[in-house]
Amino acid sequence: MNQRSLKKTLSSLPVGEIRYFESIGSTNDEALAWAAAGARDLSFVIADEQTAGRGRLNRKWFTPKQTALAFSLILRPASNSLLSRTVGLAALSIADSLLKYGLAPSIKWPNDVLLSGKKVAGILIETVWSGTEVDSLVAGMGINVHKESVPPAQYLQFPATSIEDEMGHPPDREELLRDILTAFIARRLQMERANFIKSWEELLAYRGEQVQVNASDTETRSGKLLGLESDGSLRLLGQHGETMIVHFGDVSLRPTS
Ligand code: BT5
Repeated sequence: MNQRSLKKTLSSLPVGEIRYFESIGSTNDEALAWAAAGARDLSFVIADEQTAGRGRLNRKWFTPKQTALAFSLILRPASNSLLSRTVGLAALSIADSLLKYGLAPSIKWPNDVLLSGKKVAGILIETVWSGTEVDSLVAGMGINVHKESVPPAQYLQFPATSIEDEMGHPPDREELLRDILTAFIARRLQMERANFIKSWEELLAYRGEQVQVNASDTETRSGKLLGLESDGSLRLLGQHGETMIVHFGDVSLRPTS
């Protein structure tokens, strides 16, 4: 992967500017600074290695050299009301691309893509503020492509896998990137429609199953996973037949059955 080959592979797509790095701390950090400096819509930062890749709540995200995809897309204009739908947009774009390879992805709400029940990709959406207004969003995506991208089990709270592990061979990383961006651009045009939520809902992991949701600011909630609300919030059915809505945020979801 390099700046020239990326430009060539993506030449048919209406992306903004591209910043490629052999190695970087975090593509999200670079993209946040670039967005604040006025980068145009769909510009992105991509790296062959991250030395300080981040998950939510400053958890670590592993991107060993040339084994994965790690990139951060700048989206503008943006609004906070689209925040949870943007996570869905990123997850659906990754899932669309995996479906093309004949794989069967599911989306662990809110921000993980699974293959065979294991995490193959994670998403981190961050906001650039201009005073009290949202200036732009940065959508960071990390996808495990080669088997060497999967971190050792002791670093994980949830099992992980790679596309190579699931498919028997790794796809070309630049072609995978092109597929994901193509899906992203197409899906983005539909993200305010009801159908968008429906497509997202159809790919949800653990639908109809008992799950537990932990949020940093509230107590643990358990219930049957029913589906999504129109804003992308999660709907659960509680023990006593009550409906519970979990809003998008730093929450983690686990199957309990
Ligand atoms: C995420 O957070 O899953 C969001 C990951 C976003 C990474 C992208 S890469 C491009 C951009 N630049 C960045 O710096 N970040 C974004 P969260 O749900 O909080 O999950 C983090 C947890 O996933 C960690 O605590 C580990 O347990 C686990 N983990 C770390 N690296 C992993 C990997 N490569 N594959 C699977 N699981 C991993």
